[in-house]
Amino acid sequence: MGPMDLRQGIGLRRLGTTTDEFQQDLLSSLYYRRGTTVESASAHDAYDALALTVRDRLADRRARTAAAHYASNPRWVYYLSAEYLLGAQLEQNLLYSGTGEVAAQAVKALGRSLQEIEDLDVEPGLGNGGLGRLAACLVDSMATRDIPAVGYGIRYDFGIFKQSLENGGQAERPDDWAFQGNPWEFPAPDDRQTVGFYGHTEPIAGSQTRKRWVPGEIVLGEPSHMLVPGYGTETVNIVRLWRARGSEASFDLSRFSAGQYAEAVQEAVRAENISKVLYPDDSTELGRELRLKQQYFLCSCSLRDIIRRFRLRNSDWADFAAKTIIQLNDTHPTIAIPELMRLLVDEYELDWDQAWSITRRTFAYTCHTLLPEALETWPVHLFERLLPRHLEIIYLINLLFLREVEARFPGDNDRLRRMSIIGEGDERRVRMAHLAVVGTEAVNGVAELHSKLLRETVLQDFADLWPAKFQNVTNGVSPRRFVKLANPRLADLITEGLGDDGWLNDLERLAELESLADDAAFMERWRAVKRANKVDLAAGDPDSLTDVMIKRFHEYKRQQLKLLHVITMYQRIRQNPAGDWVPRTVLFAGKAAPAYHAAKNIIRLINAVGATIAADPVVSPYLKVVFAENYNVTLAERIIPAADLSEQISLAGKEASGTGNMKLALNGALTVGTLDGANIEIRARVGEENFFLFGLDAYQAAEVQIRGYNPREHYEWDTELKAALDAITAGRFDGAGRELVDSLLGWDEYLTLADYRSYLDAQEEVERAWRDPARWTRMSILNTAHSGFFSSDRTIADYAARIWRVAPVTVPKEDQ
Ligand code: GPU
Repeated sequence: MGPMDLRQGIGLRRLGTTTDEFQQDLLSSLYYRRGTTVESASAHDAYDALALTVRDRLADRRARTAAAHYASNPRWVYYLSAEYLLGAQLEQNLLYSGTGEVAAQAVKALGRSLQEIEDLDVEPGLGNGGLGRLAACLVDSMATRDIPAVGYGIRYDFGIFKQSLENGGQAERPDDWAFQGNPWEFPAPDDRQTVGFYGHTEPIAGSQTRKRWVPGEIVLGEPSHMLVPGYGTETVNIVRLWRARGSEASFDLSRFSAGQYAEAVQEAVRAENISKVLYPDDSTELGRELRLKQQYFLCSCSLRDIIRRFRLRNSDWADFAAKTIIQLNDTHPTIAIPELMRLLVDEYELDWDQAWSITRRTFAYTCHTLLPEALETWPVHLFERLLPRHLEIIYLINLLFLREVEARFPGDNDRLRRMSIIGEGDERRVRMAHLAVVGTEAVNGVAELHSKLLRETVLQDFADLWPAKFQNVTNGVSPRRFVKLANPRLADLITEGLGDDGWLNDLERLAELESLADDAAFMERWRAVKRANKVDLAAGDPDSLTDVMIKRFHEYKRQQLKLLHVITMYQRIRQNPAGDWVPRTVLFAGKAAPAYHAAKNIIRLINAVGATIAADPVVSPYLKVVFAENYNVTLAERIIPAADLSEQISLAGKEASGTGNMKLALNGALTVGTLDGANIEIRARVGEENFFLFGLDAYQAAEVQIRGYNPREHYEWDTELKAALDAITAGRFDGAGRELVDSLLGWDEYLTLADYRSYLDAQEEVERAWRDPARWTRMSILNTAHSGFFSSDRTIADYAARIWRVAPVTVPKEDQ
C-alpha cells in the first residue's frame, strides 16, 4: 500500500470526533451496513452498528501503520501461536480509539445504554488458558510499543468449550463464539493459501537435497484479521487467523446430483475439520493426526504469507532473517522450522546450507512448561504419512546436528541419544522441543526460575552446547485490560494519586503510590474501591475476606490443597462455633480438560464441600465456597478487582510463570504462594513482608521425591490433615472425592500433603494481617505499587532488545 492510497490521497473525509458526528456515523452504520432502521433494530443490530462505527475509527490508524511499516522496511516480528484469548473487543476498542465517551452519548439515539450493548460482546474463544492470554497481552504491547508485528493463529469454530455445572460436576457444551458474526474481523480472501498433506516425495534429477513433494490432499487456508491497536500511540497491528476450507473440487457435484449428499461433501468436511476445534481429543490416533494437521496448517499458511510480505519489499534471500523474526509460542508451531527449509530448498531452490543459516536466524522459541507430558512428541510413522517431505528434512537436520554434537563431545553416545531430535523408544518419535531448540537462534523460559530450571534439567544438554542461546523473559500482563478496563474504580484512584494516567503505558510509575501507602484518606478510598468491586461481583459478603483461586484445573496447580484448607476450616469452626473466626468467601473458577478425570473430580468435590458448608448453619456465617462457572477473560475481569487474597499454590518447579498471579497483585490482592514461577519475582518486588510464603522450594521438592516420598507419614502425623481426608473417605461430602484421597495417600505426585501444614500456617498469617485493616490496606497498596515490572509492555521491551533486536517504528500522526 502506498501513501497515495491513504484516505487523504483520495479525498475521503475524516471521521468526526464529536458526539454528533459519531452519532451520524452510528446511524449510518445501522442503516447502510446492517440494513435496518432505529425502529426495527434488534439489540444485535445495535451492537454491530456500534462495533463497525468504532472499528472505522481505527481504520485510519491501520492504514497509516501499514504505510509507515512498508516505507521503513523494518525487521518484522511474526508471533505464531495456536491460541489467542483476546477478550471482549468492544470496550477495549472504545478505550484504544478514545471514543468511549462520545459513544456512550451517541448510543442513546438507538434507545439503549452503552452497558446494555457491551453485555452482548462475546469474547473470541480461541484458546485454553495462560498461553493464549499471554499471546493476547503480547500483541497488545507490541502495538503499544510500536513494534511492527503480526500475530498468526487459527480461527477455530470451537476454540474452547462452555463450562457449566451439572450435579456439581463440569459439563461441556460447544461455545459457538462467532454465532452472531464477528464485526471486528476483516476477511482477506486474496491472501488465501493452499496447504498440502499426505502423498509422497520424488527425487529431482541433478539435485541431492531438493525433492518434489506430491501431496495427496489439498486444503485452502482463508485468512481474516482483527485489529490490534496500541494504547497511547498511532500503531494498529493485526492478528491474522486462518480458517480451513475445501477447494472447489472438494465438492462432488455428480454425487450430490445422485442424491449422495453426505458423500458429496465429505472431502470438504474433512478439510474444514482442521479449524473446527482447538486441541481435538488426542486419545485416538485420528485425534493426534488432526492436531498435527492443525499445527502444520497454521505454519504453512503463515510462512507463505510471511514470505509474500517479505517479497513485496525485498528481493534478496540473504536479507530474509534480517527482516524477519518468527517467535514460536511453545512447540505447537515448531513444524514451521522444517516447513521454511522445505520452501527455501525445494520451492525457492536455495542450497541447504544457506537455507539452514537463514532458518536458524529467523526463528526464536519460547518454552512455557517443565512438565514432561507437555513436551510434544509425534510418532515417526504419523509424520511419514502426513508430512513425508518434512520427515526427510527433519532427518537431515538431525544428522547434521548430531555431527555437531559429536564434534564437541566425541564418543559421548549417551549424549547423542539424549539430544537426538528422534527419540528411540518402543516407538520412534519426533521430539518437537529438540527441533525447536536446534532450529532457532534464541530459546527463552517465561520466568527467572523457569528459565533456570530449563537450563538445569530438561534442556541441560542443549544449554551445555549453546549456553548463549538460553535466555529468560519474564511474562507480563496488559495494564489496560487488567486495570483500566477491568477495574475502573482503582484506575481512577491511581490516576488521582499519581496526578495523571501516564502509568497506563509506563507501569513502573505505580511505585509513586508508595508514598500514599500510609495516607489515611487514600487508604480509606483504596478499601472503598475494593469493597465496591466485591459488591459488584456479588459472590459473598463484601466484608468477608475474598479468597480466589482462578486458573485451569490441574493437579500441579493444587486446587486440592486449597480444598483441604477449606475442609479443615469447616471442621475447626464446627468444633468451636463460638471462636473468633475470620469470615471468608472462597471463590474457585476454572476449566478442566474434558478428558482429565482427576481434575474434574476435584471440581466435583469443591461443589460438594460448598453445598455441605452452605447447609450448615454453624459454619456458613463464616465460610462460603463459590464456584463461578465458565471462567474466561470476561469473568476474570470481574473477579480480579474484587479479590483480597490470590492463591498461587502450585508445587514449586511446576508452574512455568503464571500470569493470573501478576493480574491479582496489580489489583491489590495479597498473594499466598509457593516459590514457583513468577511468584518469586512478585515477592522480591512487593517485599517479603507483603507476601504470604509457604511450602517446599523447587530443589527441596525434587529432593523429597528422590529420597522416596511417603504421603502417609504426613497423614499419620498431622491430626487435622487426617481428619480432613477421613471426612472425605467417610462420604461427608456427598460421597465425592474418594479417588482424590486414594491418589493423595497413594503417591501424591504434587506433594500436596507435604505442603499442607506449612500452607495452613501461612493462612493463619493471612488472618492475622486481615484482622488489622490498616496493615492489610498498606500491604495491598504496596502490592500494586511494586507490580509495575509485570506489565507486558516491559516483557515486549525485553523481547525487542534481547531476542528480536528490533526497534520501534513510529507511525506519524495524521496532518490535521
Ligand atoms: N501454559 Br506448555 C499454557 O497455558 N498452556 C500450555 O500448553 C503451556 C503452558 C502456561 C503455563 O502453564 C503458565 O505457567 C504460563 O504463565 C503461561 O503458559 C504463559 O507463559
